[in-house]
Amino acid sequence: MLTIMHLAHSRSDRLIWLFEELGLEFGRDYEVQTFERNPETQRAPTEMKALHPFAKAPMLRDGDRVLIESGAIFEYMMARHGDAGLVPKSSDPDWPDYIQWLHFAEGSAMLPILLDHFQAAGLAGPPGESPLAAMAKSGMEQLFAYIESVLCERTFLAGERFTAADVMMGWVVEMIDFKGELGPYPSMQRYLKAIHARPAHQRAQRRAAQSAAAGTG
Ligand SMILES: N[C@@H](CCC(=O)N[C@@H](CS)C(=O)NCC(=O)O)C(=O)O
Repeated sequence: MLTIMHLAHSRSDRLIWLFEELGLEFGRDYEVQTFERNPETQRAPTEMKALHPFAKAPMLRDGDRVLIESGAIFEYMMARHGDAGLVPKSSDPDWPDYIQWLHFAEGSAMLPILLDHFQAAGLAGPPGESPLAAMAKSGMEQLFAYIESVLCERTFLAGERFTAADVMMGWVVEMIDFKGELGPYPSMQRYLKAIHARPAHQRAQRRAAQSAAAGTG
């Protein structure tokens, strides 16, 4: 049994989504263990440190191994447990874009979004007024324009078929939507609708909600 260590409304949502896209069955193949954030700091609770010193979501337990880092967990899962056709072969013309977007999600896309989150929370002085706020804003504009320019030309980020890179990046687009920033970007809006229509995404949302309600999976 695989265990996803989950924080509500976090990057571990997309690991549950990946598992559902891979056809793994909740309760039979995997469970979800939900942790509560520290209500004051919003950080992961100390119990997570007992599982891994880095203590961030997602974590995956597979036998006696506990892994961290979304992209690495994605690659691990699909190499060890099968990719259900979500990974183009390295000879496929879509593969270079696939591998780029798989890593772009955490390597580049999240930085301006997080900078903006922290400046908006007042951690860099009055929101909207610090040099960090300006940096976050221009980084987000660059990011949103880039994603939009690619999605104007193709259905999914690595081509015409949905891949695991769309699970990594789909969650990023959900974050952009959560921030209320999708208005000027019709192709990202279309992409978000396509993602939300996926049965595996809908199942994953139910699993995450059930596990949070139960305190654990
Ligand atoms: N790049 C890492 C980021 C992990 C991360 O920062 N997770 C957040 C949840 S979205 C977290 O655990 N925050 C709580 C904390 O930092 O204490 C990944 O994708 O796995």
